[in-house]
Amino acid sequence: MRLDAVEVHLVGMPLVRSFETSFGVQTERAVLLVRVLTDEGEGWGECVAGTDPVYSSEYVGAVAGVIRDYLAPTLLGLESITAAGVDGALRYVVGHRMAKAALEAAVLDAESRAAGVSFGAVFGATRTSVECGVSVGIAPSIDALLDEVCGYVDAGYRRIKLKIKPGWDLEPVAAVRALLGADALLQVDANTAYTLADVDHLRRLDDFGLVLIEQPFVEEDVAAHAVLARAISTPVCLDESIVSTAVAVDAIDRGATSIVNIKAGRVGGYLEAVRIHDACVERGVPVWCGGMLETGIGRAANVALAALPGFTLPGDTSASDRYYADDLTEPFVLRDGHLDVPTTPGFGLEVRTDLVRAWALREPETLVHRRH
Ligand code: OSB
Ligand code: MG
Repeated sequence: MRLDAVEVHLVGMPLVRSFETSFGVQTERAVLLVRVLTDEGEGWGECVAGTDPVYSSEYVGAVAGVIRDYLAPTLLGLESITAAGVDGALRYVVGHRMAKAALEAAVLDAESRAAGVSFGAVFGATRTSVECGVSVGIAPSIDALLDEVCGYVDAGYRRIKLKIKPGWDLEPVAAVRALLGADALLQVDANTAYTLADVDHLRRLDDFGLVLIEQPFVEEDVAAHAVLARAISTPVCLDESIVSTAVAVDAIDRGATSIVNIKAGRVGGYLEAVRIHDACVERGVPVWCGGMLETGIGRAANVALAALPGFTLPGDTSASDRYYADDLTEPFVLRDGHLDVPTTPGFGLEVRTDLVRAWALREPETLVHRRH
């Protein structure tokens, strides 16, 4: 396949409700989309980077820059490309995994559409639908939190994840556990808000029968998570720390994570995400699919990934209406707590280009090969 052009779009998506984590409050998502034009057709990829560098060092401004200055020119300079070759071609650029993942996803979409195969088939999906959980932000009060959680339970979500931070942990977790009953799947995500000085405090979460605690400490400190994992009975699950298969294997070997959250954007693409899945399955470590407030474009790919056999826990693969009143694709709708895995070629849905245009935050940028 020959790459002829790379388009970078930036779209502003209003959220149906604000989303608060230990990093701050978000009311809109600025979504960077990549569209590749090839001699075999087009493909779309969504970048999970946020507006600000608070979840990771990447953010949409940096992604747009590195794609324009390095990643797109490199791929446009190749005689021919394959999705499997994108990672190697871009390896000389350190980091910028979310930017690379978006490009790889777009190339993979074009390639699999041309070949007539779905992402599910490419990844090795073994299920036709996936069980869904929902990530619940920090709320203004316990009552507001319980109201929101009730809505999700009524909608059919099979697992609740609560965002926590110092000052918003034991009390909301106790209240939601009391609401849901002992058997419901409940887990927490700290997004790096604690330190090793909080071990005794975090041990008090052991009373609530949580599925896991996600990323309590700073991403570089895998060793601190190993200390915590030995000190508490709640399973520790890494998110931010896991940036590659090598890091995942190392964290598992060191006892820092007994469950792994897989996000394709964080690890440099869906193909690396599948490799992490395989490595975890080999080691008997359960995985689940994380989310980054994706539109239907990224959500479709996540749902295909979550259909692999090692994804034994419900993921943050919620329905489109969890975040968006109008999605950039046909919406994902929860059916009996599940989302269906798309079966049509590529990521499997059509992009609503009218909305991409109508909600554009700036003019799309088109990058083409320039001969020197
Ligand atoms: O830590 O999983 C996280 C959203 C943005 C950045 C980080 C995280 C999240 C979520 C939302 O928890 C998951 C979703 O897309 O529903
Ligand atoms: Mg997380």
